[in-house]
Parts: sequence; structure tokens; C-alpha cells
Amino acid sequence: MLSKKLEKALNDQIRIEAESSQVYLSMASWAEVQGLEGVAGFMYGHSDEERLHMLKLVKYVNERGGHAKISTLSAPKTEFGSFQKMFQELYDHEIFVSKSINDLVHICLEEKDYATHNFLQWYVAEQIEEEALARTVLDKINLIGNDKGGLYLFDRDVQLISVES
Ligand code: OFO
Repeated sequence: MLSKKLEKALNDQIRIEAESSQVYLSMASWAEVQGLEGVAGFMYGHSDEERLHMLKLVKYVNERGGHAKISTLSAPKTEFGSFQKMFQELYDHEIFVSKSINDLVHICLEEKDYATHNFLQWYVAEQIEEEALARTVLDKINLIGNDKGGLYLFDRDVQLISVES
């Protein structure tokens, strides 16, 4: 059985994962209207992945005798200025999610809930991958700068970078 404190913290994480999915969906849509199909595909995939992160938490909370609550989400922005800025935001967002997962792990230890601690290790490992991926993509796009040819090749290649769930 989850403690009330942990149940609340897990529900907060459910909202964060759902909002992450919305943020990346908005990035996907923006990239698509800018004509970068590869970047859009990458972001659509990432958005789906965040939804799976959310669902995994929903099922866990309910399985442990809690109640996963689906809440209102804050709307993501719809314009991202430039691809550099958008990928910087993606990276910053993943750092924020990692911090939030770390805080959750900390609460598990305080509450002596080792089952949830164990469950969350999947997210800890996932965040290492997601941060590394976001960093790699950000480095590439920063290298390209305003070079149109570079952006064209980046758009083609980014589709090959897999986002695993
Ligand atoms: Fe990309 O973060 Fe979920 O966990």
C-alpha cells in the first residue's frame, strides 16, 4: 500500500509525464508546419514515449492500492522560435524531469517504500538515456547553426535516432 505522501508525489509525476507528452507533441506540430518532417517524426515519437511513461505510472499506482488521478494539464507553447531553441528546451525539460524523478526516489527512501524505489529505477535509467539523447541532438543542431544544407541533412538523419520506450 502506498503512503499518502508517495501517492501524491506519484500523481504529480503522472501529470509531469503527461505534460511532457504535450510539450513534445506541440514541438512535433511546429516542426511539421516548418516543413521538417524528420524532426517532426522524432518529436511525435518522443511524445508517444512520454505517454507510455505516464501510463506505466498510472498502472503502478492503482496496482499498489492508490488512485492514479488524471488531471488538467497546462498548455505547452505553440511557437519555438528556432530549432536550436526548441532542442535546448527539450534538453532543459529532460533535466527537469530527471530532477523530479530523483525527488521521487528520495521520498521512497524517506517512506521506506522499497517496492516503489525498485519500480522507479526504470525511470532513473531511462532519464540517463533521454538526457544523453537530448544532449547529442542539441550538440548536432548547434553545430549546424544557420546552415540550410546542414539542417536538411539533420532532418533526414534525426529520423534514424531511435527513441525507445
Ligand atoms: Fe522524457 O521523460 Fe518521461 O520519464
